[in-house]
Amino acid sequence: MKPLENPISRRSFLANGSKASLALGLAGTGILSSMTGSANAKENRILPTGYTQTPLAYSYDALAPHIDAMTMEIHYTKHAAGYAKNLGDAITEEKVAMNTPLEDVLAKISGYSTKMRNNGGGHYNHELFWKLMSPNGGGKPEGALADAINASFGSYDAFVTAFENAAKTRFGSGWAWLVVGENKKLAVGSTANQDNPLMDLSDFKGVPLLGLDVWEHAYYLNYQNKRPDYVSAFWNVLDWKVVAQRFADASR
Ligand code: MN3
Repeated sequence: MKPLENPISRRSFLANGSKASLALGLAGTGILSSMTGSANAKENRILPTGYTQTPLAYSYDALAPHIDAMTMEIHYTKHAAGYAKNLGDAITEEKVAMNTPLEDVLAKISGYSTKMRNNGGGHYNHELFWKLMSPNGGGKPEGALADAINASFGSYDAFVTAFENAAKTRFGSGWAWLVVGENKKLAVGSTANQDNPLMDLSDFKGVPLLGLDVWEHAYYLNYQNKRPDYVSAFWNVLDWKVVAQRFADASR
């Protein structure tokens, strides 16, 4: 397995090497600040999503039978690679420096093109999605995240019902989300296409802890029209430790 590389972004990245490394090195804590536009926006981020694809941490068949190998391979090497390539083109065309955190671009997406919106969202969403899944996934949230889920939704089961409902009822293509929203309360919702809760023009806003791709390309080979079965299977590959870490970072 070898990810496709965007030669344009790669060159730009190398040209801006020290700045880009510095920006990546600052990664670590909450991206709530990027929503509020505070001076700490560049210091605190949960997922330092660069402009190029990062390698999958597992093989294409590692999530089977819940997500099959062919779906994973096509999804990663075609769909997600396409978003990364087109995002690379968009940031060149719109003169966005490679050391600008992608989260900052998303937070001001109303000032950019539709191409930036679709591909910046698409790239961020997929980079998050791959990291949320693991062949050792499953189980339930623990600790502070479990407490927050109970406080916000009443129970873990009520959260699952709400999240699955958001995923199943998103009409057409889009994403279901668990976010840290208003007053640091957890919320579930969905966005259309490749929109993301970090975007200023999203009608569902927050800091994404968990996102589920409900585009047909994410499940159709294995599940055909049965999106609810795919949504239910997702819990088996979800790595709650990653979600918990994002929650801890967002709560800092
Ligand atoms: Mn997808």
